[in-house]
Amino acid sequence: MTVVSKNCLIIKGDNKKKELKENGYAIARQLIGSQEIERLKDEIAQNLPLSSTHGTRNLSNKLKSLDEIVNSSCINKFLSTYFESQNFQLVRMLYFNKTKQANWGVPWHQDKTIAVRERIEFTGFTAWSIKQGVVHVQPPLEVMKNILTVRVHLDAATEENGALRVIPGSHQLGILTQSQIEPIKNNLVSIACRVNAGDVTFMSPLLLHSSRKATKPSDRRTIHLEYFSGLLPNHLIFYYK
Ligand SMILES: O=C(O)CCC(=O)C(=O)O
Repeated sequence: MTVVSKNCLIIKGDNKKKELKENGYAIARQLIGSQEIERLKDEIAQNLPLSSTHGTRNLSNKLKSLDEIVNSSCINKFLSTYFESQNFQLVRMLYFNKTKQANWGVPWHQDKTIAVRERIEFTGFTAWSIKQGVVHVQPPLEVMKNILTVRVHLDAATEENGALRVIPGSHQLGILTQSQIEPIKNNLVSIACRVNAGDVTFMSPLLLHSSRKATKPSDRRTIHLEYFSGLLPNHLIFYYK
């Protein structure tokens, strides 16, 4: 089934792309219909254990209705406009929630790593590691520039329940070390991304982002998708489940 939204037109044009390129993020309002959101919430309640609140992986088997969103013509149209190509693939899919029981915060950071099937050394690919049994690596800037994160919001997010915070434009600063991030976060303006259920945030993984603990916890469920356009060098292949 294809998700059709009356707001699909908003992201069809180049405006959101321009906003995204300049600011490193853009929020498309009410892109996913309430029925699809409710179906997904029901599946989450049934299939994901209550403890799965921060970064649950391997979602495709657990949440069948995610296919509707992943195949949403709206999101896919925007991705082809953004990448200027039909050649893009989903490379990561995570589920987050922040609740009273799991009221986490994350410091300012960029998402700098990708998961790959096996370690094949190549120039510019550094900081190899294994996380949850999967090989991760930090690719060079050219690869990171071809990744776009799509966050599908299943609930409203506000300052009170610990919405994602971003530093607009910081994706243009390249790949940063933790010591480079310190002065930037102290000197540049950050904002909380207030959203409603059905809104979708598109963002560069290099945009500096963080999230505070909720002061008034309430469900803040998010599906986090990452898409990549192009090919990795040297037969490196994304690990995706
Ligand atoms: O959803 C959040 O609050 C933070 C998520 C995050 O840090 C990330 O996607 O890297």
